[in-house]
Amino acid sequence: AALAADLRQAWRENQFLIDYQPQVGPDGRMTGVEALLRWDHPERGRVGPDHFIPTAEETSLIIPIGRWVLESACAQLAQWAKRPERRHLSIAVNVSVRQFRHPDFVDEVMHAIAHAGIEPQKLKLELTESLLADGIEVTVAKMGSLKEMGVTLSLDDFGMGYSSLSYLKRLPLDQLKIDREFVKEVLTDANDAAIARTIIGLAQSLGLGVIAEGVETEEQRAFLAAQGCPAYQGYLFCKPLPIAELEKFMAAME
Ligand code: G
Ligand code: G
Ligand code: MN
Ligand code: NA
Repeated sequence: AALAADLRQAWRENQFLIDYQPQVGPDGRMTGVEALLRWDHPERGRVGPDHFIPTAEETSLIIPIGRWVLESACAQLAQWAKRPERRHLSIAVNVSVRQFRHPDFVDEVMHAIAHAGIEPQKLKLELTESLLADGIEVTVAKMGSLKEMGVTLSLDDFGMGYSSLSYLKRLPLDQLKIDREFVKEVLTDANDAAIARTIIGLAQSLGLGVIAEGVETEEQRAFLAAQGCPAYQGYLFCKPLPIAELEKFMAAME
């Protein structure tokens, strides 16, 4: 309850920030970023989303906060669209189940894209398997509306949930994201290696893209690449950065 009150105050006082973590392609070039929410607490400093997203969901604060993240990402894409060396970049936004379930969600996405005047493909929504708890028909229909709009859909934390393969086939997805839990021990744990390989093969069979998160070493990247995974995110390339630092990072790469 204390956290809920703190969060409400934090929202009123604009204490939320967005860090951006690069995603890179097979040639090591940046293809985009993931937007990661942080709470800049006046006493405790930066608080990560794992500490407050569950409460934000319970209190429904995730609805206005999530809308703000979406609008901020679209505004950032509009900035990048003006610059030839940046206009290819995408931004991935995490969408919580509570947000996705909200009847206005599809309209809000449409409005954010139109208001910023961006190409919808540049906006990537990271959904999780827990959406399937709402039933396959509603989920497929809502995802279909988003796809028709042109946005890119990625399934986050893939492998951690319970979605059956027959469900997966019906979801209008663009990409699977291999959870960092499997990447962590991919070189030393035969089961994790088998899971990673299976997810990559599954993506290939279904005609989907695949990206691995939590890639920390060149050996992990090389192993994933050898299995056919062409896209990566993790400390090996860059940690999540505030926008000003990300701009410096990108300028240094050019
Ligand atoms: O940055 P960090 O590794 O601490 O993020 C932990 C998790 O928090 C992410 O994997 C993601 O699922 C979730 N998260 C980060 N930003 C957002 C956001 O803007 N909205 C929602 N719903 N979840 C987020
Ligand atoms: O959406 P998701 O919860 O999967 O968000 C990714 C989270 O993983 C972010 O909170 C980010 O801070 C964290 N992260 C990003 N790269 C790495 C990495 O290479 N290693 C580890 N352990 N965590 C990472
Ligand atoms: Mn994510
Ligand atoms: Na994830």
